[in-house]
Amino acid sequence: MTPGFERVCVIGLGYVGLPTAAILANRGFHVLGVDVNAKTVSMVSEGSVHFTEPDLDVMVRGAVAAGRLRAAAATEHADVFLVTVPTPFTADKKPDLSFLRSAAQSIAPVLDDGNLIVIESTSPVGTTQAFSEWLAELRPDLSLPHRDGEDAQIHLAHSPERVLPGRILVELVQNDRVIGGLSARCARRAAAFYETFINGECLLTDARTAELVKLVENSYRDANIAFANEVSIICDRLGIDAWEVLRLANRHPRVDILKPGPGVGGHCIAVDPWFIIDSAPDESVLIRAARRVNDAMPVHVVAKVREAAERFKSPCIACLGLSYKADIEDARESPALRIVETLAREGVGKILVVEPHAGGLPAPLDAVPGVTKADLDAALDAADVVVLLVDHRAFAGIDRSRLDGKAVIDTRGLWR
Ligand code: SAJ
Repeated sequence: MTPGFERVCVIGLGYVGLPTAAILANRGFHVLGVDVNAKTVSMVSEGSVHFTEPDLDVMVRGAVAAGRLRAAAATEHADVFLVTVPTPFTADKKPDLSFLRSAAQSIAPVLDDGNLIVIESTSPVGTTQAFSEWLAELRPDLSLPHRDGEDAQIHLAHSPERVLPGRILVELVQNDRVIGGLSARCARRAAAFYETFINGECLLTDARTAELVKLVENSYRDANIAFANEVSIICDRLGIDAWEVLRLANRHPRVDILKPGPGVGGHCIAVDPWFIIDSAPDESVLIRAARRVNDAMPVHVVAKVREAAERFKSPCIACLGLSYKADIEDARESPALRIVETLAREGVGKILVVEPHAGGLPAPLDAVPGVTKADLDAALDAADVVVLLVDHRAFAGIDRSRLDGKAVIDTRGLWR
């Protein structure tokens, strides 16, 4: 640990904040995790976790027991503030920075000369500068880097998180980090902090560039998936096997097309492109089209299921998987969830949902009649139509003879 960075305050104990807090505490920092959710604060204070991520529970328990990780509702004086709050979008797809603004308000009263603040939340271009401006309004006694540059008392940088759910604790340490300072000194200071606990390389730049880099990464992936999805729709139209086309095309040394699926879910790839579209609406032609293609995929899948179900008198439809991707429980923005909900609401058939990673049905489905949770065996026995929505490992090895005589829609290419 480097002098000057002993006390770290992590604002937002979610998918990124809590694992980061746990890693820092295990490296010997004194960490305070701050969250607006009282349940999260009490769970972490007791050494438990509020979401599933490999090894996180053990790490949090150890850090709390060692007295190096605490959780609270209020921010306290610290050397470093890491901001890991959500940046969702509004109903009309505009970035919602209200959590970041609240974070600035909570930091301002306890801010001291020499403090480092790093925003890790995915942010539209210009957010780090706006954060500095908010702080300047609240603390006119302090000099801030958007105005006072290299000489500012407070150092402010943006370093977007790039971790993949399911591998967060590994990737937090191993991945390279882009670090964009509001001044070169801010970037160097933030890099000095990260170098104390990451093995990846720190790549220094300015804040606006770092903000855009993160948005570009996820928009690239969104566009690549949209391309795969469009190919799969074209293949359906032409009666050609899309998986075979993509397998062969990817044998070209310079072609690497991602996989088609039922749509793009999660809280990152389906959201971040909108931040670019909002900043440069006229220029974001391809990025907007990709969003449209991916958002339309659930409708395409529902149409296929409806067509398959029409062959049966009172169809029973087994929907395998609800999460937004394989082997996790997270169902935020999940296309599988949207598909199941639409099938049920439109009365396409009796729906049996199989989700080995969830206890019960999530809230949006709970209220929908005609949907029941089932185990894999029971669902396969009863189903006329089997719709594979998530490529969970648990579904990979099923005996193919169980699918005989049924209409099968494998949206992930798992059973090829
Ligand atoms: N998907 C496909 N086809 C593919 C790959 C993914 O349909 O070939 C779908 C998935 O099923 C899922 C969605 O896309 O619904 C997104 O899944 P993902 O695993 O690609 O990504 P996330 O959202 O879990 O995490 C991403 C990562 N970004 C990139 O890979 C560029 C991660 O590194 C970021 O930290 C995270 O977004 C984030 O916070 O932005």
